[in-house]
Amino acid sequence: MPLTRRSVLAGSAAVIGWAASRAELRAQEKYPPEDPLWQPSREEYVNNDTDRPWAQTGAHPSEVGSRSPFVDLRRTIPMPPRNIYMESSYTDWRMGGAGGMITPSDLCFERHHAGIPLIDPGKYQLLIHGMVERPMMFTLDDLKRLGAERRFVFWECQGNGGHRMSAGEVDPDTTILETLRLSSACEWIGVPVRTLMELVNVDPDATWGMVESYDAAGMNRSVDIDTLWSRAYLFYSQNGEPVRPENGYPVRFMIPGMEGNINIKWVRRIKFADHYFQTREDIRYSDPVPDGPYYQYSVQYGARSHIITPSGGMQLTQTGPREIRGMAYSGNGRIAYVEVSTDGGETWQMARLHDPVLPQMATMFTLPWSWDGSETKLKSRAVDETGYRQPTHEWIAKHSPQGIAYNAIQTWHIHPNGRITHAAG
Ligand SMILES: Nc1nc2c(c(=O)[nH]1)N[C@H]1C(S)=C(S)[C@@H](COP(=O)(O)O)O[C@H]1N2
Ligand SMILES: [Mo]
Repeated sequence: MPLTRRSVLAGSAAVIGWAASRAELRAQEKYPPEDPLWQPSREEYVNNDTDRPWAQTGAHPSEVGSRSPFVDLRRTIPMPPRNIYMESSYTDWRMGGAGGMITPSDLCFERHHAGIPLIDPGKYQLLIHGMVERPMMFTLDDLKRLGAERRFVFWECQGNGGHRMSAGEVDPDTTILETLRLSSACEWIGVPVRTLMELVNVDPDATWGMVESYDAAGMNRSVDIDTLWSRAYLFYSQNGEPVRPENGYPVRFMIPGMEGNINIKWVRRIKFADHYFQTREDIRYSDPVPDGPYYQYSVQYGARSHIITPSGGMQLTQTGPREIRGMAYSGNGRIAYVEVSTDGGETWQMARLHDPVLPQMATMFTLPWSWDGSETKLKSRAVDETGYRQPTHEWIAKHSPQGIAYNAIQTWHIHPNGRITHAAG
């Protein structure tokens, strides 16, 4: 008998008996035909029989979507008592096992020094002034009319995890949440700062710009003129929608590859001068040099990589083949390669990098692996296109004991019972 679509459908319905008839579906709709304006409530329509999902019609389309009720993704909010002057929320890069390289906007980490301000885009103005020929004010519409650029950017607070892992202090309970919690990655669209510098005609003797915010923290940082000219942006779009309030609505300053703190949210002005502006943030985010002074303006990130699955806190329940998957990033540019060791650093294998491999952006790497049930350690190490190598934990403990911008090679200890903990070195 020739196989037609009709015979396949009829056959499968008869044999397996799971396809509900049209009449059956109709009956379940509870639709009173005498009332043309009748609307079923969402509950009435939602298919809630998970054993027979085909036997009922499902939910209606909605204006704003939601995640599956089986998926619970949320930011982690730490430490009561809460203090409005130093609050954060954390991104969990495991994302319920989905493991993407773009952070959903509602799950991007937050770091606020005076809460999230409410800014009316109609009242928003950005001032560019100081050592410039023509000081100028820009509205949001003005900025959107200028030539746009699009960047995928991983950004990270330099306080990320370092406090727990530097100085030889290694907590076996560390998970990827402690390691990467103050970091996220998104698509951003906006205007290069250079465009505004050209419009106001910055004085050739200007060496620094002070970038300041609209929030009650009046957050401000000095940025050197070369960085402002070559790699700084004013972004108004995040993952295809206006920047979220938490992340700087309506306009956020950002320098891909530089430490999180410099990415001034709710940006209000940039003032050009021929000197560095000492700001409050210098106290929190300077780097100590052992037996020496502090680096006051050390803002550039190196490379890092992290195995996300399997990782600390997880439990392997089966031996045999599985995939190691992780994220690598460099503030200097693109990731050149990532090596993974499944034997505690004895031997290393080249991981596969998944396209696109973009500068200053989270890059996905994978390596097939088969766990034989014995105790071992997993590690990953990244090298970027400038030749920068991710440092070891020992190197960091010696050279940057405060743990600012901690990016050491990370080790996951696999125990014979499948438990995974965080290990030193
Ligand atoms: N205006 C303003 N900008 C700010 C901050 C802030 O509190 N106010 N926090 C900074 C710090 S310390 C970090 S790590 C990043 C965090 O960016 P996010 O909240 O969008 O993740 O924003 C930086 N920009
Ligand atoms: Mo930060």
